[in-house]
Amino acid sequence: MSTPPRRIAHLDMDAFYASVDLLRYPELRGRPLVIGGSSAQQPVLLADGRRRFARLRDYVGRGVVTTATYEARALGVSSAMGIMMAARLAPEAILLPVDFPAYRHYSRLFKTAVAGIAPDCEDRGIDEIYLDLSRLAGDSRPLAQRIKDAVRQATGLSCSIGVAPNKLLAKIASDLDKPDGLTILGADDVRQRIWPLPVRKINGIGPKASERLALLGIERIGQLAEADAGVLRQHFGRSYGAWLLAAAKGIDERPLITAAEPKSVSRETTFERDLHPRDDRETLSAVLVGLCCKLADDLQRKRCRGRTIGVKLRFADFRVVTRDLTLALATDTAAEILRASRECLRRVPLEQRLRLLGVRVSALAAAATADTPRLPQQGELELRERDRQR
Ligand code: DCP
Ligand code: MG
Repeated sequence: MSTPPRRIAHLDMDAFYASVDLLRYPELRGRPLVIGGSSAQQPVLLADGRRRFARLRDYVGRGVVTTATYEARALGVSSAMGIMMAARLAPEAILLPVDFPAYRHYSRLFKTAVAGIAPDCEDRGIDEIYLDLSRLAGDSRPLAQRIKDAVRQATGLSCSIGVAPNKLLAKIASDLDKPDGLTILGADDVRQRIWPLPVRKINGIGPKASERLALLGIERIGQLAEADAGVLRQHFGRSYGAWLLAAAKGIDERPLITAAEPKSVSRETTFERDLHPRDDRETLSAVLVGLCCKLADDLQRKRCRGRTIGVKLRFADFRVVTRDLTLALATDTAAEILRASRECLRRVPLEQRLRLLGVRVSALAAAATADTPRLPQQGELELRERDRQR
């Protein structure tokens, strides 16, 4: 039997945190609502049974908006904005504290509902998933509608779905008609529907890259698709330059990562401003320690250990360098990951400012079996090292 054409869906919940909170406080429906306060913004139950909610205009502090309802977005409020800034735009909007246990609960509910229809799923975080619909029966639109209905029935919440030949296009598609959207994109639609969009709509082109592209006169995806490969390589490095061009053409072959067993875990941070290896040494060191602690925590939660530790650096000119080394024994401790990462970093010429720092642990095994020491293989002493430069 020939393999069916790829049909990948991206599902993203609408104004997720805010929508979950509206289930509990339906009286707030239709009003601008911002999520991001702390316990001080907890609603107060009045003697007559009504609730008194905090207003943005009364907020003082350094908190940021995690999300806002579409009514609040219409006033200019957006995720990651300081709450005091949001208060200038929407002083009358209601402010609620975050309630992570509730969001996690509804996240599980919607994912379980979706899995009942489309079990091939890549979990991308609290409110988004990719689905492989390729082997399911039925046309994409009714299938996606059934998934939306199942999500609503299980949670009372709406989501937006994009269906396309790959993850990159599906992710753009799910955002095209938010909220409560359902967008089907074929390879033939790229020119008409994707090329007019700003380059920022491509997942993987952040504010810095789009700023740089704008300096080259490239603002729309279509302009990027027609850009000169050599110029892109020169400005963004070989791998990122080639990726930019392929992405703009709607090409993306990445498979869904559906396996429950991870092959590697990684954490990375893009800095708000590019950091200098010497002048910002302390900041970088603190970031590295933070990444290693998070990784150790990830490994311990997944009950696995890894033998290969790698670092990834992206320089100001977008060049990416990775270094890794393989330990004699698998580890899941922050201290060992940190030691190995520092070892890797010593092998990178640090002459330029850094945009990004990442650490990866691979060659994972379940913690129970990872305990047994392996006999060193031929040519492998304490550390086997593989340097790669992309
Ligand atoms: N979130 C956050 N901080 C951010 C962005 C998002 O804490 N800077 C949280 C709150 C969101 C949730 O993650 O509800 C999901 O993020 P989305 O980007 O999908 O945003 P929403 O689901 O809120 O809105 P949309 O309807 O645009 O998907
Ligand atoms: Mg969302």
